[in-house]
Amino acid sequence: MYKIAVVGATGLVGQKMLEVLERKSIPFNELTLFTSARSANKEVVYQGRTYITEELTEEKANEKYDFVLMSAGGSTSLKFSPLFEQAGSIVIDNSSAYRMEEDIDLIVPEVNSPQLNRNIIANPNCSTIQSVVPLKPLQDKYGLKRVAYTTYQAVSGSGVAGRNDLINGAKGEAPKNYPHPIYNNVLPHIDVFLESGYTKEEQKMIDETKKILNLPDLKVTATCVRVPVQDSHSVAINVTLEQPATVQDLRHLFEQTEGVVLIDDVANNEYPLAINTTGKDEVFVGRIREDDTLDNSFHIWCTADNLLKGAALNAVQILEQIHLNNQK
Ligand code: 11C
Repeated sequence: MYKIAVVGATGLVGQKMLEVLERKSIPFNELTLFTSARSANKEVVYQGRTYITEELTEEKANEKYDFVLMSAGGSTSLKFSPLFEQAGSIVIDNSSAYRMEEDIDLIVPEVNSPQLNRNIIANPNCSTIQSVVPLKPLQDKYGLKRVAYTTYQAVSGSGVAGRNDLINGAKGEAPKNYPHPIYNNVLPHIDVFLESGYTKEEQKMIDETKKILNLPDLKVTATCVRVPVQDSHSVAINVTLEQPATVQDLRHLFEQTEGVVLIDDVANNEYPLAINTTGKDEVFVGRIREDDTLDNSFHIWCTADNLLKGAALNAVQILEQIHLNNQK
């Protein structure tokens, strides 16, 4: 039985973490729900028990937990994750604070496993997670040469503030979270712009893909776009393989890949859709077709629930991966 803490327990991802912990039957006998000062001292009923949320303090982070599921943003993680780690806890951090540090594992359980050189494990960016799940079997069977992503990302990627901009925008209100209206619009802008002209979200997809697949020299590029969709990110993946393959080969491979669902019957207008993906654990792929402008190249349309596989589910799967290893 584990002692578990969830940091950011009342946020969109924190709530999903609790939902997933329950349905994955992770055995725990102690659960602490940490929040910001604003959300502290509130009652949360979970699995028939009432918990009181607590503000996270340095003193409380010096206590040992078996697992700390951290979803409270980069600055909170930078402050508290090392304290939890020093106290002997394993931290699974949903922020981008530690992802690219050399001694930190960046994990998608379908793709790689933690080496645990450090007891902080990073959960990747949502759009990266869903993209590497179908890329991994392609890497293993055909090798990867180049990947170009174009994303269509839901507003829940920006938390409650993103959701509110879409809902209130439909009522004619000005945006508070995004620099432009997201209602009835498409924003080629997620996170801050870097000197290169890319956004931080695009750079995360580039860097994290290479790290997770352990392919530092893979050519990766990305354009990340926010769309007026509440939940589930869609990604158009353009991939160049090292070895030749056919569309049928790719379909067959995805049909056999755990965690991937193939929906690819265009004659009947069937392909992955964000609205059908929300609430599901798997990554959905379809519209697979050759890109005949380049050798061995394909287009793949890919959707997934950004709060589940893109965040909470992946984090709890990492915990489950360590739990199952502990039992061996
Ligand atoms: C978005 N992908 O949709 C972002 C949210 O690095 O974990 C997640 C940011 C991150 O806005």
